Amino acid sequence: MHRMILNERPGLFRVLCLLALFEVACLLETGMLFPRESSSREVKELNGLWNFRADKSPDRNQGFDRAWYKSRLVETGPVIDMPVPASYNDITQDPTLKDFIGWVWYEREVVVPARWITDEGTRVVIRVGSAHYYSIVWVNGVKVTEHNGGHLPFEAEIGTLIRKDPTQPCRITIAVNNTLTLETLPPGSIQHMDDSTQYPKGFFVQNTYFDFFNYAGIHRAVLLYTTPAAYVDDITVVTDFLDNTGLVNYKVSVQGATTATLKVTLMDKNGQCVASSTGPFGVLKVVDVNLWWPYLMHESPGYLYSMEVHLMAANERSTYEDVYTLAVGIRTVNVTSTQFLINKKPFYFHGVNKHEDSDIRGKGFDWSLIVKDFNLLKWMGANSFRTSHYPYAEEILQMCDRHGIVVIDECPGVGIKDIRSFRNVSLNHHLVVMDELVRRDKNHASVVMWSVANEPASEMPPAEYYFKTLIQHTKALDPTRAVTYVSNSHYARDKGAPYVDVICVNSYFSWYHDPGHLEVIPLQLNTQFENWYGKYQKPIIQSEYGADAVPGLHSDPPMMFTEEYQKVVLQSCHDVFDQKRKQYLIGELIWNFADFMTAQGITRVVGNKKGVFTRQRQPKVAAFILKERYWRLANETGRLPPWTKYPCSL
Ligand code: GCB
Repeated sequence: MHRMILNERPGLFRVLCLLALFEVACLLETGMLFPRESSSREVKELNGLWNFRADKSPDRNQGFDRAWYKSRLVETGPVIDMPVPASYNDITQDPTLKDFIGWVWYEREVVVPARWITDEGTRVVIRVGSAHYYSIVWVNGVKVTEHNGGHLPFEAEIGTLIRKDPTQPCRITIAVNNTLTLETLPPGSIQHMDDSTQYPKGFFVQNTYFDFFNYAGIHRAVLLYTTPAAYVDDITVVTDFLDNTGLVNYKVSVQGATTATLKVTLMDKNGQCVASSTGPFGVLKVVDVNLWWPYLMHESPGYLYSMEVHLMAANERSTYEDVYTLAVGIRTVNVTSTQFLINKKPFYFHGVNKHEDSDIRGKGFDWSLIVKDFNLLKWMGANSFRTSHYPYAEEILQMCDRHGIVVIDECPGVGIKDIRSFRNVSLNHHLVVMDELVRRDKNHASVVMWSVANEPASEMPPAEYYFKTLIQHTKALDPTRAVTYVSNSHYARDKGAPYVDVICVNSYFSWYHDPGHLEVIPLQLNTQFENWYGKYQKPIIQSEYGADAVPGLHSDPPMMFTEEYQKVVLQSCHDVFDQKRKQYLIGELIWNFADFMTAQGITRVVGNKKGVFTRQRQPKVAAFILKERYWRLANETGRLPPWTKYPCSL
């Protein structure tokens, strides 16, 4: 039985229906295309050193009381150098900055190319790839935007403002606050300790209900980019195929024009035009299509066409030309009661869970780290990952598109444990975050499934309405992909499971339960799968499993925290996975790809050590176990490209 509807209808009709649905549900008014240079667009990155000042006043409000955004930050008090992008927490030796809670201020002066200022037909946009958690942006002392939430981009048009006084340098001030509340995603709470016999005056802590360090600051690129005053604001593509013909259904939205003509051209890898169309929506037909295939499922995975959207437009003032190019992978996704299908062929997720996390940078974007991680993923034969527990940088998804790494795209709905976080204000914010996530990532071929949350208290009574609403909203936003959330609740009491397409379950047998008893794994894991499948008859992904291993710690017989124990946990789980993948198990994602930083606590020795690689990306014994297994699975289920015959040489 196909759960995702419309599968059997003829392709063209199907994609038209799907695209129509996409448009109805989203509440956001503008697009959020990745800023790309083209003949009509320029991009100026503002990465590098910014001035920085943490507001350490008791109520953290001095910056607002004294309007730090109105003058140069250095005139308000002492500033330090801060790299962007990076988390600020691990950059200095100051322990109060590492664990700082409240507002921090960033500032930088930018030289704006003269033409951007003189040419009134140019829009100048400031874009922040992500800043954690709440941000306010000023340009020359004037507030231009604010954004609620880390992990997703936001932007504002500033051309009009900087044209007011072209002699002034463009001073950008960004204040960022990492305070989490019961209504933020992820949620958190501030606890003040008032007992003066136990705590110093003003002592407070931030409680979080998730297992990673709440790194903060400007985590992704800040940039200025231009578009013409009439411009391509958003593009949505939905793909399908019939026999050998690929179908790319597109919709383009335009802003700033009273009249516009559009030309859309699809080019193959060699730059040859394979289809074209005119108008704001339509279907491009690609004869002898090269489908987008996952890594290790095909000899040339990650095939991308390039869709050039060319706009000629006019408004009262002038005529404009805009060009935007989007990478398009043609593929389909379907779910049955026992299988996950990509291009109508069964796909088995053999992959990892990751974090955006590394030494010094924290959650700051870093190309060297990203390329290294992709090399490791491909080395170990991983074909997929989940963006636990928040949306990753767009550049990472672009890499996934190009390399054929399949993605479960998770929103920051992690740690929804307190019953007060199920109220309407939280739900409404969660819906907006899903809108922002889908708007940003809808055109990535690598993204096949949305995950709306990780391990919420999904057995609590309000969880039913909350997750039903959230999942249905996400399905309406994007009917072309699967929707899930990741559960660790009791299978029979899980309120959201009836609504998901795929059941994702996390479990840590012989670790959090029956610690040290490796012998319970086969029985308990088998029972887990039978229970979930028996009740819901939906395909299952083991979305987390694993054990901490302190690198270099050994013991035989295996003891907890040694590399041997981690290895045996994995192997015992794999035996059960091998039985269940013949039935309804459609994937296994190790927790975790690499060790990562957490808050300090008695169960964490300088972070979570469940990585199969260390935080510095060196393999533990477990990495070799997975590598052997994943290549074997790829050999059984996929078609290995000739150049990957000898994985060791990768
Ligand atoms: C989980 C969580 C993950 C933790 C992991 C652990 O279930 O989803 O965020 O880090 O367990 O190691 O405890």
